[in-house]
Amino acid sequence: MQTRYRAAATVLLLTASAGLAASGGAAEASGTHHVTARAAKTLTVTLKSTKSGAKLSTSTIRPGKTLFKVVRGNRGGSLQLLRLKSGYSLQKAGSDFGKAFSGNIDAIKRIDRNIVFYGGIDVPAKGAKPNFWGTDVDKAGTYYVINTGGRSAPPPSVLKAKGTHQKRALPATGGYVNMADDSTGANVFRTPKSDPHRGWMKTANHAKEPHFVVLNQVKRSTTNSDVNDYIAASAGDPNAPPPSWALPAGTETGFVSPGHSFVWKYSLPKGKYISMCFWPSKKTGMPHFDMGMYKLFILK
Ligand SMILES: [Cu+2]
Repeated sequence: MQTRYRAAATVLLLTASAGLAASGGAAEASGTHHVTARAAKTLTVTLKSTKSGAKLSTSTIRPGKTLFKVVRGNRGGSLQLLRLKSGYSLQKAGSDFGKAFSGNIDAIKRIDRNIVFYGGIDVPAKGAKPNFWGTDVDKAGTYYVINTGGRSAPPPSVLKAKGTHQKRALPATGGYVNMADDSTGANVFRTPKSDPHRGWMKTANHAKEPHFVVLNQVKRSTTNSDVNDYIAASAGDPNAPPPSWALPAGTETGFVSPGHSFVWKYSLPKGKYISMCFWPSKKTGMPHFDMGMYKLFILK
């Protein structure tokens, strides 16, 4: 699918602003969930994606590691968990998202400062099994689940975290795709030479800006030079055709802020892959990919 290349990635990100701006209809799930004092080993919250927003199996949890099970209602897209710092609003976020993905550096910086992203995952295709991601809902407070896919984004849903942080576990991971700053301060992906082609991936953001993972299979022959040539030819062009070395398989995650990590379940064909990030740089306003944030590696 070519949807993972820059044009679609830009569209996806632009539409996130619609979801954030539509806060007037914030559908807070009714009723409260009684959380017992006894430590739970795991906690799974089911998110059903619908046209009127994500329906949560519970609206209140204790802070702690939480697995999100994403099932499809009548709406596809991609679900994302985030929290706003005090003094910032969904309305401001919506406005800033639109500007940020047009390269407005002040807006990018406001988002980086005021929104904490906790990862996310695509809504499964019709008839497909649920998708999963999990993260440490680290602080008490109000969290939002937004749908970042599609033109008319459903309103955000509210998840409240109340009480003290509870010790809970997430699934063990077999591989990782992390983000870091290299010695020159550039944003880079860190992966092993190869990761398993299915299972649970861990993504930890050790860099200084938000990032996300767009994973796409490529031809075995693809080299860094091929990717650099594509970037040189297509940077700044939202209508650029997908690269000739791209293959159909792939997946993508939600955004994760610096100092945060998440785990995500995936299943892909074995082969060579490229990991790319299209978050706008607070230094240049360009998508990180255009500044060289990609990595070729193997899923075996
Ligand atoms: Cu990035």
